[in-house]
Amino acid sequence: MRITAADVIVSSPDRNFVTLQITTDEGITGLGDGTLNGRELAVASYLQDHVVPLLIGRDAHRIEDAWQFLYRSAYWRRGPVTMTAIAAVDVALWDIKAKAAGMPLYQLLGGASRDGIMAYGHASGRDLEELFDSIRHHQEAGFRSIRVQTSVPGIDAVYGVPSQPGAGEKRYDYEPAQRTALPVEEDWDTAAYLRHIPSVFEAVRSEFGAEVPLLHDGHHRMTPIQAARLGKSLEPYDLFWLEDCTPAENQEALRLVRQHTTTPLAIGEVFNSVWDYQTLIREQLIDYVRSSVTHTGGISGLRKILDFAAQYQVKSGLHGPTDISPVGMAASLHLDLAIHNFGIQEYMHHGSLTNEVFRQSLTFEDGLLHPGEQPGLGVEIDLAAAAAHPYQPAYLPFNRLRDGTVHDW
Ligand code: KDG
Ligand code: MG
Repeated sequence: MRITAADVIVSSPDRNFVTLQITTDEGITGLGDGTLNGRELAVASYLQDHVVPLLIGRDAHRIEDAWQFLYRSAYWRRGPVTMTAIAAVDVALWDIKAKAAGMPLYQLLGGASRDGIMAYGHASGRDLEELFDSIRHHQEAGFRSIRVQTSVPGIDAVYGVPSQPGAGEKRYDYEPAQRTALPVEEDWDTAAYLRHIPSVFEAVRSEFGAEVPLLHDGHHRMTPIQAARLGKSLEPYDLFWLEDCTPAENQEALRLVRQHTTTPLAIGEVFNSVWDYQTLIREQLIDYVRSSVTHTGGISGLRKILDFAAQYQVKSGLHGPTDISPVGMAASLHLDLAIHNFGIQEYMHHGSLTNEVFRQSLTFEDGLLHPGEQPGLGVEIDLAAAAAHPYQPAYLPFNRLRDGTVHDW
């Protein structure tokens, strides 16, 4: 089965998405997600200008060969742009292979290892009243596990907390990428954050009880010793995980954090290859791999990481914000269902315009996700709907400290 066309589709229904559609001479098409939040056009160009010409005429069934060819023949290895572009090709080819086999993709990955995929949702609030309301809202929507993010006294805009909660299903929808000409500036004060967060978890535990799994995202802002202190101070509240407590590029930092706390640690949403995890997994410095299929070279790339992690009892906790498109989310769900070392899956509902562009077969029932039983990924794109929402420039925010210094966001 030969590849006859590969089209890069950039659309902005509720936010920007880059999608690769590969077509074969047997008329089967496959979709891959190439969305890199805030840098979408870099991946679109990488695909359009450098990868698409290499795909035409290739055997669509040779997925691992395509992966190795794109990884090694570029000479310049790794990096988010390259690995996201490779992911788009890899996932589109898996979609094609599974459609050709007449099976949902998870069957080709070894079949289901579980009945459904435990998902966590994002609760947030500017104060405890709003936060409790948001937690209840998520529980009513079926989430059994909840990420807790909250404002910090003295800081105006904090990661994970909408500054103006909206109405209806968007009530607690935090979407960091703003479709504006310049990045939005947020502010940060680590000392104020460290003083405030333990009291929030104490209040949440006493309101919602001991059993609900609670998660928290530190979003890369602490030094190792600050992160160690936070992990220690949160131990009484039994977190499912503390995520991205230090900037992710320094693997050694987690060694110090680990020596001081038993709070489980998750990291890796900005990683893109197994080499980013080498020390973390081998020395068991983390408990959960936070990568997405979309940013780690696709199913073939992420599976290499997860198989390595499995040998060290490190589990998956795949990245699933709205900047992973429905195509990328479906790929994650098929992988989640098949692997043995599944931990949890992040899940945010996509907006209604996104659901017009991408028709999804996933289900979310009683806290569990399932990718559905359609052959392939189970996602189809409506090209006319995608064209009706052209790309819009968008940036993630950035942080400044009180004295004006740029800080990790
Ligand atoms: O593109 C950046 C977002 O995906 C990121 O800020 C979301 O940290 C995030 C999370 O845990 O979902
Ligand atoms: Mg995160």
